[in-house]
Amino acid sequence: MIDLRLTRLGISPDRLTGLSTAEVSRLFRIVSMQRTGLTLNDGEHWITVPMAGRWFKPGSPQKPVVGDWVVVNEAGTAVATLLERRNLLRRQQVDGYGAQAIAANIDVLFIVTACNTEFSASRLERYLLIAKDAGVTPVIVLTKVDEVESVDARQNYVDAVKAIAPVVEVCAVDARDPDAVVILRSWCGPGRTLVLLGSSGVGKSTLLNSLAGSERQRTGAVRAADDKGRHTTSHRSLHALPDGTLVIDSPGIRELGLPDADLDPSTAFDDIQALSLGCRFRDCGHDAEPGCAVQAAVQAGSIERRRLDNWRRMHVEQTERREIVRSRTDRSREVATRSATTRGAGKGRGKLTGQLDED
Ligand SMILES: Nc1nc2c(ncn2[C@@H]2O[C@H](COP(=O)(O)OP(=O)(O)OP(=O)(O)O)[C@@H](O)[C@H]2O)c(=O)[nH]1
Ligand SMILES: [Mg+2]
Ligand SMILES: [Zn+2]
Repeated sequence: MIDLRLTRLGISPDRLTGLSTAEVSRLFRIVSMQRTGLTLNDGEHWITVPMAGRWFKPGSPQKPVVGDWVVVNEAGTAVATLLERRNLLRRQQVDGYGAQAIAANIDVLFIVTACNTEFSASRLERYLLIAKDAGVTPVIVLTKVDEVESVDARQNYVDAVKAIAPVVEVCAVDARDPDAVVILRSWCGPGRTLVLLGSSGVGKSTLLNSLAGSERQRTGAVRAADDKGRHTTSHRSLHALPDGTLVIDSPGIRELGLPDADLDPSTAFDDIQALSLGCRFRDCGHDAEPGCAVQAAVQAGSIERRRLDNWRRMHVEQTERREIVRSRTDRSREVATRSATTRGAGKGRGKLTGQLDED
């Protein structure tokens, strides 16, 4: 049965509407992405297609990514159609200003961080913003609790998370221990897709292995001096667990830039957003403005100064980025107008820029 086979990979029947029987027979989920190509699975067969063609041209707005559902061509050699996504986790391109897709069609994002020097509340605030952008439920998983000596010190990590995200679930585990990771099972279930994101060495692959009950991914020791990982996992991959859960493991993230210049950092800072309604100026930067309710809350100790500083850093980052994006858009418009005017004099209807070929 086609549907049963695809259900194993998390498809829901409503996703199949509009597809012909022939297309459903060529429907696959992207389970891994490497330089050599995309690995696709339909619940029974695995095929590899090259990362080539219109989907993968630079600047393509819809590059298929792990977690996506795709229909391949009749020869099974390329992606023909990309199914509409339920959601898309994104971040800023590592060497650009656009967005880079991380994973698609996700139920829960496990933000993994370790109870050691890797832990950073400001970094977690960024991850929470990424989850907000995608509309995906975040869960914060604190690993390596076994390495924290006192109960109080363990609680401090949990409290630090609660201070920035009071309504987000937080779990503290020894990721190596299958009995400990059972608390993560409440987010698991047949057809549910989870993503593990976090810095290198925090234990993402270890968590996957413990949840799977077998070694699916290689893990690697961290540097003793600074708890940093060695980027053991090199590409994203989706794994089906015995209980039917689908888990996406990813390489360690070095820098997490916000995916979209228009994404407002305040959306992940409910407390700052609520307080800012009481600021004298509507566009208050919560810096040295008179009548700033957020600064007053910092003075009173109800908001951490670090948190406000992090909000401001992201706010400035986003403002600068919008300016860069705007000036680039203006420049490319100028070029397009100039080239259209030149061509318009000759053969009538011409293409504005080479970029339009990609649409
Ligand atoms: N003591 C302890 N060690 C852990 C825990 N989780 C992971 N480790 C160890 O930390 C090291 C790194 O774990 P990995 O699972 O490879 O980390 P990762 O997040 O997948 O790292 P990258 O693939 O580099 O992004 C390994 O030596 C694990 O055994 C934990 O909860 N407690
Ligand atoms: Mg790994
Ligand atoms: Zn203010």
